[in-house]
Amino acid sequence: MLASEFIVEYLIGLGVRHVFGVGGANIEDMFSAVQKRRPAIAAILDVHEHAAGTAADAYARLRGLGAVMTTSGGGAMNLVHAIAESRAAGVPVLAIVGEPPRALQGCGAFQDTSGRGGTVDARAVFEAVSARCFRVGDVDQLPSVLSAATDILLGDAPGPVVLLVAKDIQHSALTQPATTPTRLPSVAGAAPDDAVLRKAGAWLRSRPVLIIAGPDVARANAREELALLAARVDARVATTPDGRDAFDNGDGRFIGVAGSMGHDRVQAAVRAAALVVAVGTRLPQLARQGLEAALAERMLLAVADAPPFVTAAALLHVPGNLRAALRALSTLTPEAPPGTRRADAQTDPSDADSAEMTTAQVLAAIDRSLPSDGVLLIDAGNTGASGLHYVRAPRDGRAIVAMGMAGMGYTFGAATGSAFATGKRCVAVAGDGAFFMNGLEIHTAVEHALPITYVVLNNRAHGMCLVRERLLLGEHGGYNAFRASHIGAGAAAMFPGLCAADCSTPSEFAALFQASLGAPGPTLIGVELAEVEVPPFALFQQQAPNTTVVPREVGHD
Ligand SMILES: Cc1ncc(C[n+]2csc(CCOP(=O)(O)OP(=O)(O)O)c2C)c(N)n1
Repeated sequence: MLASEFIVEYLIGLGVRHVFGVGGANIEDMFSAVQKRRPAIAAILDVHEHAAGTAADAYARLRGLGAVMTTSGGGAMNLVHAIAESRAAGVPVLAIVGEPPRALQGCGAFQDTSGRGGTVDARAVFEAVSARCFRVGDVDQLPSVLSAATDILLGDAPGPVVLLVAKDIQHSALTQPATTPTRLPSVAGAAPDDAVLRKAGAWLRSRPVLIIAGPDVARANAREELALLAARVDARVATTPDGRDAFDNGDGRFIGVAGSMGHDRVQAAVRAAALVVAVGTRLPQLARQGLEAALAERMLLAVADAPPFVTAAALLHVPGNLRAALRALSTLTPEAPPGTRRADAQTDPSDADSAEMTTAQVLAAIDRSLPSDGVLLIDAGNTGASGLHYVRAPRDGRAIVAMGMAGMGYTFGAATGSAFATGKRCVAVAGDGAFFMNGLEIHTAVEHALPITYVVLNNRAHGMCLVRERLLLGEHGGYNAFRASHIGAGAAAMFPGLCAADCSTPSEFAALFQASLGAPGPTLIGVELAEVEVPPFALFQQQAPNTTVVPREVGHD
């Protein structure tokens, strides 16, 4: 069996059904080996390695493991940002990156990133941004390298693993017998310690309890266990920005998103709580901003792989398998009296239809119609802050936001990965700046008629940077503002198969969005906003409490 074929059988054994990537001379053997094994697995050609890497990242967040293939040189370097996101967010992605044939490495080979003869060393680059990078030195090392990679990918502290495989190795036959695995991704983690659990059970008798749930809850498939615990301890529940799908956003216990982009009522709930329970999160900066002072005076029970970043009056950390820990904590807790919770208002965008289009109105329309089993993807910037604040996670679906690198344009590749992972409608909400960075990935959606609705909020600016420029720096240059563009019309002209249009009133948007949900393939809606709005971001609200928009005139001459 050829090395490339062995890698493909390995991926199939691990449950991977789609491999994302961009081709090239030093990775074509891998593409060919994948294509020969259709329909068990398929190669999906993306437009850019960043899109391929983020597609694999979202696929992994939804299915447990993702894979991406790129060539060496520019292809490898283009992948770096996506791998860094997976690393920072602990997402298991296997990246197979080609290298020139060994005999040519260091002798002026094409796209040489072998580190030999003064060339760029892809291993040094990827070591810095992945969980682990292996350079396969010989074809018969491959089985042990893949086995070590799998231990990391499916282990307790998952992250991306990069395999650098020279072209001549890819098409060499293994000389030793080797087997491929049948381990399917499951979120592992050691069983939690009994004594720690018992102590946590005692802490859970405190009242009132506030749970702040993070992204590891949905990824560990522990939503039911969290809901059970919340009911048992009669808790209010908030989520981190990247954990919106940890808990039913329509449940009466849910009070919103914690942190700088979140809801003020979470601050009040932390102050009122006798015990705060952080589940599946370490409470990074954006999730805890505004809550630190109150948290420092509370008991904090942290049910997560690693301890929290915050200080508390007393801290108890329960590491290990999240589902098992939550289940055990529920059984250690006496049942709460029948619930008296009413549904609080979770989203407060204005429903009113008016001629003037605001971000909140657009997001309210999305919130109203989002399919309950769909995938919601939110990009960076003002769009991200508003999307996280105003749109609820689909009840039975998922909401993904890439907070690892918080890189603009994540949602375009991620939408491709999500559509292949779930087959369900994905709604990607991004700014015009994010679209200009990575939006041509819609090409892949057109090619495969993927069920994706792209909503591009076009405020003709790097909106969040313009707000910072105006409110924090007090500048008047307006260098973050652009001239007008018509993204929907442009996309429609470029891709005959794409249903795309622009709109500038709430009712036009609602109609386009509704129609997109029933469309057989992708749809792009360009939302032409009149103003650059100040998003629901605590820093800006404190700086200029009554400012809702900032001047956006183009600053260059
Ligand atoms: C790859 C990357 N580069 C730069 C940034 C810094 N940044 C954060 S928000 C933003 C502007 C986003 O503009 P746009 O996508 O149009 O969204 P808006 O803020 O206008 O809603 C920038 C440049 C980033 N997050 N990611």
